[in-house]
Amino acid sequence: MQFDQTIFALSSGHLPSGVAVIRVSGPHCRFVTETIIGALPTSRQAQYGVLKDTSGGIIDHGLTLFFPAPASFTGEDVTEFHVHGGRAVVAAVLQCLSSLPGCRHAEAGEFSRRSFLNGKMDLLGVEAVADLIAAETEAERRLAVQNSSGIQAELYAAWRRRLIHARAMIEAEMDFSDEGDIPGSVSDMVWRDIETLVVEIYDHIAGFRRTEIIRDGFDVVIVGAPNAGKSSLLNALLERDAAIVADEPGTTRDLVETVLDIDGIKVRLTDTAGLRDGAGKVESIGIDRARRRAEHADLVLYLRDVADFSDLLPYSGEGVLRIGSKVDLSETQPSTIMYDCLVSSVSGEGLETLRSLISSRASASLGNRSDILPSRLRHVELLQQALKALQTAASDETKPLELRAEDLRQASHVIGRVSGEVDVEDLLDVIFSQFCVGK
Ligand SMILES: Nc1nc2c(ncn2[C@@H]2O[C@H](COP(=O)(O)OP(=O)(O)OP(=O)(O)O)[C@@H](O)[C@H]2O)c(=O)[nH]1
Ligand SMILES: [Mg+2]
Repeated sequence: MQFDQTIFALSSGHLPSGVAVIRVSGPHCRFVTETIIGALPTSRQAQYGVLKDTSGGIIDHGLTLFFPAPASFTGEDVTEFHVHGGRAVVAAVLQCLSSLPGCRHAEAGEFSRRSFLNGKMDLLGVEAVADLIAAETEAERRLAVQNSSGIQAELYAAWRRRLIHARAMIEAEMDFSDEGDIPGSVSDMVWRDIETLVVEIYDHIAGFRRTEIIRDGFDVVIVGAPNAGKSSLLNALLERDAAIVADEPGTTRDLVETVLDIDGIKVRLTDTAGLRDGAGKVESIGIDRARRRAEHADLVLYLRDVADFSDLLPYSGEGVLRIGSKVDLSETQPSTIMYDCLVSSVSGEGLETLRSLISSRASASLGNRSDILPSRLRHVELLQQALKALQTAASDETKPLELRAEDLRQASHVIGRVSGEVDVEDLLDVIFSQFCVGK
């Protein structure tokens, strides 16, 4: 696709930095490069030299790389200027570029958009690269890099091939039936495969919960009686003072939400108000919030002072770890039957064990790392449409074959929209506006 305008942006990170990379893409790239460094460098070879503005003033010394179309990120002529990452240096380069004819600053995601429109990458590919840039934990990076390798696109392409095959079989059957010769077994085979496909798509969509955990974090909530040492435990796990600690019961009233990285997985750790009856108005609101938060948590850490024998453990079950706190104060060894783990936020005892218990629960919630997962809600929504069409087609045997074949066509069409193979013009603004500038 030919674009009239040449776009540019700072493609590297926050300034100041050692080096800043300014990327230029479009039909005026050669002219821009010649204007700024005097001549076009050898393709794909870094050339060191002086960068000048339009009136001949020196901006900086740096590297220039030229990638002729179509072998570039966008599929257009692309130039990269690697300059010193000072704010004024970058501002001067951008100022110079914007004064050149046909050049303007790029919008969010515009380089990726051109790359997609020029067939360099499919939509899943550009989204995976954006996810790779946004990845903060090892788990996020792994998911993004796996999807950027094209396996997610390949899965959907394989589903579409199966649907095309199924439609071909059904159409053949319709032709046969005109001649009064109906090979029923062929049709049965097709519908059996559609039923299998329904299960596969359903399972794949269910995997989105795992993507959410990878991206938003494994949700861990600390609950327990006032003074059990919840805030102290949160601070000890975080290795900083995020929550106020005091010997007064009822210190924490609101939720204190924090994020930490345990073995490459994002964990959202929340401290809550101590649970007790007869609390005042504000504290009671906090206790309600604590209960509600714990109900929706992936894991509850139920904390109790090992010297406290007053209450039963109100929280139990799969999603709960029972933690005995303040073991440093205990003269006798507390019962290990009562607790999954014993800790002291003061001496640090048991914290590593607790960390690894959380880690193994979080890791188990992510399932098999090699499974292909949908990476965006957009994918899930389209796949749900496909699923619905397939379920209708497979379940209603009284429906005329033409209409059931049309359901299959519809399903194949929406699956094609996920990777951008068909009819996605309407999706592009939303998708690329979520990207950063310079990407
Ligand atoms: N010796 C000892 N003291 C602890 C330990 N953990 C907490 N404490 C003390 O116990 C008291 C209460 O600790 P917090 O962490 O504020 O307890 P909490 O459960 O958050 O209490 P609320 O916010 O009131 O519900 C403070 O005086 C802490 O210093 C521990 O492991 N060992
Ligand atoms: Mg507290």
